[in-house]
Amino acid sequence: MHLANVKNHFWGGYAIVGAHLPLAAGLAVAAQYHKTNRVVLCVMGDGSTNIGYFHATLNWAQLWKLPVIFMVENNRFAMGTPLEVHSSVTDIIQKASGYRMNAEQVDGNDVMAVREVICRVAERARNGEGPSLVEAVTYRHRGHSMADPDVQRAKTEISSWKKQDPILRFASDVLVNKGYGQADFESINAEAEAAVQRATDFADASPEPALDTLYDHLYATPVANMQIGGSLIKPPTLSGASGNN
Ligand SMILES: Cc1ncc(C[n+]2csc(CCOP(=O)(O)OP(=O)(O)O)c2C)c(N)n1
Ligand SMILES: [Mg+2]
Repeated sequence: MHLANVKNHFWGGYAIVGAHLPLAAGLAVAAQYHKTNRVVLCVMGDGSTNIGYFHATLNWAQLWKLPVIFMVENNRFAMGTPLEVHSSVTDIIQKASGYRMNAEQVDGNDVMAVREVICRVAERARNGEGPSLVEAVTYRHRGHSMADPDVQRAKTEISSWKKQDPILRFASDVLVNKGYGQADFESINAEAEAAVQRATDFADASPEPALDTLYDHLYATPVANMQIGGSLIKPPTLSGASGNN
């Protein structure tokens, strides 16, 4: 979640629901101010659309016609809470109308349809026509995280949505039309599985990092004798009993 790649303009994820929206708008302000022709794609879940950051940012983005796309992955749940229980409107695009923002709803399980709408609204943003909200309607096949046992939902509902799996649909809709076959899918799958396995093996085989590297890479430029709350940042002691951390 917290990985970012400055060189490729990938700013990573954010643990606080919706708090990345103002950051995305800030990046869009920078793009507009420096005339870089960049468009910011800000992805969030349906749960994020209820929080204050969402509304403050949509208002600001529309007012300043910022080059930003707010893409809501509406998978119908915020953790275990169903959409109709957590949001007063279930067509999330309606929330854009309060800010007179361009909004489009798309089948989130259709890879090419999502691509088409994002390209279109990106072009709009580049032409100075302002931000858009794109609601990609989809479904979450699993619990929110590894810690979520996912016991509230009917198994039949999950299995019917699984038939709409965007990867499988993409494979049958697009790749088949391009002359690929079952053997190609299997070898692409096997390659992906092997890449994940290699990464897992590498992590398992790597030594534990030294304790004094705990605060490495917190900032792009390391800060000497960094202090937080008046106390010098030090790695915690192994015993954890010093009480200074
Ligand atoms: C401000 C804030 N409140 C609560 C949480 C706890 N939390 C983490 S994810 C989540 C649900 C977010 O819903 P959604 O964006 O739809 O994500 P999904 O569950 O579909 O992955 C909540 C409430 C949080 N991280 N930040
Ligand atoms: Mg969700």
